[in-house]
Amino acid sequence: MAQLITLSRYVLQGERAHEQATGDFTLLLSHLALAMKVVSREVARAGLLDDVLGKTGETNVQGEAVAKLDVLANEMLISVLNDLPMVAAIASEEDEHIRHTSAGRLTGKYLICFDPLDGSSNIDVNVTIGTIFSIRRRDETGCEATEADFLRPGSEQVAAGYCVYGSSTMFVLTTGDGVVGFTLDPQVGEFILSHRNMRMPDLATHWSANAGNSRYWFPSTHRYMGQLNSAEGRYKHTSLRYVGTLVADVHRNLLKGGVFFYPGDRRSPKGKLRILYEAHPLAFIVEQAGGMASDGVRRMLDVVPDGLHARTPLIIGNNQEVELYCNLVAADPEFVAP
Ligand code: AHM
Ligand code: MG
Repeated sequence: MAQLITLSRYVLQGERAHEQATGDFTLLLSHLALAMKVVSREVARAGLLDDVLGKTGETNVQGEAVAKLDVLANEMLISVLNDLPMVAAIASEEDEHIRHTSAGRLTGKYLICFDPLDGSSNIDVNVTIGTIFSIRRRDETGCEATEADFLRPGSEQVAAGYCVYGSSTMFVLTTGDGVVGFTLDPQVGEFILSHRNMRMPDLATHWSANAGNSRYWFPSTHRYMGQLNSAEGRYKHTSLRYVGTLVADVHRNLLKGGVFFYPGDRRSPKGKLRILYEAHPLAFIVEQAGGMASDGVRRMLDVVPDGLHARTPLIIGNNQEVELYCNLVAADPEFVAP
């Protein structure tokens, strides 16, 4: 019979390999996973319950209409993290400012960023959505964390992960030593190790972008799409897949090979996606799986956000395709750097 390895057991084994293991990291990840199991359950019941689908009528700090499930996922994550003494503060895509936790505001060594529900526009139409998170260590304890503690390069993340609520619910994690995937067994209520060493296949079989924005693109992005669509060499069999949920598009490309790009354009040279909640964690994961992530000019993990909700262009996926985009941009006189 195949060995069943739960997420907690896997993380605990990894933690024990380090000398000063306290079990804190395992506890933190199990609580993040707990929140995602609850969100997964609510997503599966959406449509049956009045309080799950639809908008709240409010607008968030990003200026976007807030969906009820956004609120539920945000509250669930905050509630599980608030009681953990190893967590000092939280930054959520849904909240304007950081929150200090009750249990760990002074003692906590970890800072957590998350996008509680990525792909909000897909909630009400039963298309895959997800949760993305990032874990950093702060320099000192004994005082409250500040916003500045969060405004650091992505290369300082100690772990990052996401959960996709798709045909099954999957939890994907990196702690800087490769990427592993766990699939939720809904009957047992556990994430079980299902993908031991996730590596991006070398060939990009898909490209993913909102081509509806092409009217605003710089000439280099048009040239890029032209190359991805060309009938030659590496791109002979490449086709377009765009879910409109970043984490779902990146997840597919991680498994199948491909590139996702939400570039800067004439309307918005800084792009749409958020550095702390979306770009940094996914860049960490994709690099750990053998791929690359860039804003077109810089390695994404080197980018330092100038605000909690700072945005960035994001080109993420197979090395050759990310490099191709950066080369085209470098030769584009009309390109405006983010
Ligand atoms: P969200 O976090 O509010 O859902 O916004 C981010 C989403 C990404 O998941 C997705 O890649 C992108 O926005 C889709 O944007 P668009 O609808 O402009 O294609
Ligand atoms: Mg998002």
